[in-house]
Amino acid sequence: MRVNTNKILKNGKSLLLAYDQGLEHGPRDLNLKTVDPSYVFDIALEGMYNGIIVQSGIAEKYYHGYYKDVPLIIKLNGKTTFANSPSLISKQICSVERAIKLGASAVGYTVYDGNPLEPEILAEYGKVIDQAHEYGIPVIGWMYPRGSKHIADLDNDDLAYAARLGLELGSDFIQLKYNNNLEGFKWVVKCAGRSKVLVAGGNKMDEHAFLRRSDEVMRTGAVGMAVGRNVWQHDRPLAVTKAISKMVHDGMSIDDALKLFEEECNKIKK
Ligand code: FBP
Repeated sequence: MRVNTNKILKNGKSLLLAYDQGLEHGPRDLNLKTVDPSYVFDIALEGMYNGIIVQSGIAEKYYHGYYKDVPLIIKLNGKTTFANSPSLISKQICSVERAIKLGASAVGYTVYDGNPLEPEILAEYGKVIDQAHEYGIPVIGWMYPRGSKHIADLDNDDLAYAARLGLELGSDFIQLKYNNNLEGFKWVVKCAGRSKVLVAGGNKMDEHAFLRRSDEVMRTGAVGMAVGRNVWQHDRPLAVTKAISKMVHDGMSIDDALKLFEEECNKIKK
């Protein structure tokens, strides 16, 4: 069956909102506002995101009514920080079938490349891709080199290898961390071939730094970003969204995006 990536793309580009940190990091990322998934679904809806990424439980309880206007992406595996071990495997906790029943337009899976348990991870990821593609559902691989002292999250060669691995395994999209190396990352994107590269947001940073980083990301050849904390932890999430969205979808320059961000903040203040 043909894999339909168009549901989470607009003219070949994509801006996704990630909200699976409650499982991956625990409530330390959340406050009284952001602990409520409806708050983040509202941002996704009003910000016209090309998809919202959540775990199945959040989808089951909150993905109803007008939130269904936002394409749903379900993470199929996940692990907590309770055990605090870098070599932990992130096992599948939701089936492709269940994700589809919940309304998923795409599914996601984190691969910790270089982890001692890599053979098991790759076998499970391979099955996920096989099953999802049977239904024509695209797969986003979170390809994170991690779990061995010889590899590093942000090393350019390791990122390039992770991107290539994502392609070799059949990922439709590859989610990577950005290492602030514009030229190096262009090679990483090349290694991903026809798998489309998305970049994660990372820890919350100053919004100007984040917008500058987003501008750089869009010059590497990535098709977009899957961001979380830098949007929903911000006290003006829709202003940040508008600025990144214009850069991702309309190629807006960084200077114009910074201006737009300020204008949006002023509008909200009035
Ligand atoms: P952020 O933009 O908040 O970094 O979210 C992107 C993401 O990939 C999430 O989907 C995931 O929960 C998180 O980052 C994982 O980050 P890490 O593995 O570094 O804890």
